[in-house]
Amino acid sequence: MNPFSFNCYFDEYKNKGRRIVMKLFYAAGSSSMAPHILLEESGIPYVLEKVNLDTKTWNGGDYNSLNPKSYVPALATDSDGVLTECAVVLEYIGRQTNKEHFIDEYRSKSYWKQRMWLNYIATELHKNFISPFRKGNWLPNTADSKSFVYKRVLPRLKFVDNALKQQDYLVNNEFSAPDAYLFVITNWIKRLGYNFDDFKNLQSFDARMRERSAVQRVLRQEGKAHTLQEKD
Ligand SMILES: N[C@@H](CCC(=O)N[C@@H](CS)C(=O)NCC(=O)O)C(=O)O
Repeated sequence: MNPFSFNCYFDEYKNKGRRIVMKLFYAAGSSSMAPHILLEESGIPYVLEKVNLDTKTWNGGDYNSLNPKSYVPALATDSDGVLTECAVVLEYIGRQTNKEHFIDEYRSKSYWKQRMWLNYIATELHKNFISPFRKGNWLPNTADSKSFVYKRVLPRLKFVDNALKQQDYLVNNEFSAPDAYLFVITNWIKRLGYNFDDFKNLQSFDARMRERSAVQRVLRQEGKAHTLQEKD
């Protein structure tokens, strides 16, 4: 399917009088949970489309022909085609809202703070974190791999934990796009059974995020996380 032929999908909804401009391709519990949370927080109408990462399929057929990068998230938009890369997708959603703190005015101090966090979480945490657990990934799924990954992410988690010492959220003490992304990571720490004890601030951040009604809706909607291990 041509990834840029999405207008027809949106027209379907437009004809029913609803203005749907975005469709999020997701897998439960994966990084796509971040844009899902931001969409729920923003109140913008959107459609969710589940992707089976094992078979690389979705309701419309072959997922790879929609997103040749073969991963989630992907955000199909009615005016800007199919967007990928979690940090970019988050910025895009943030910019569609009227809520300034989601992604603040370009050139403002908080814009650059948010950009730095999004990039940090994407490159230092997200991609260092997932390696051994997902079948088909390049590290063998062993206890050694698991501890190497933990060693790699530990100083990075400490850095974030320290940043949360004086504030509830990453930027200006207000919820914004990077918090949705960070929650994916704290959720993984729990899911993968890593030691959370040394990260008191991250722990409270995780609990605070779970109190947000948008996060509760997302966890309910997504349900059981997609499989991580061969035996699952
Ligand atoms: N560079 C991408 C990486 C996205 C990514 O790694 N997504 C994972 C889920 S968290 C995925 O879909 N992996 C493909 C698979 O497991 O088959 C981004 O920042 O969005």
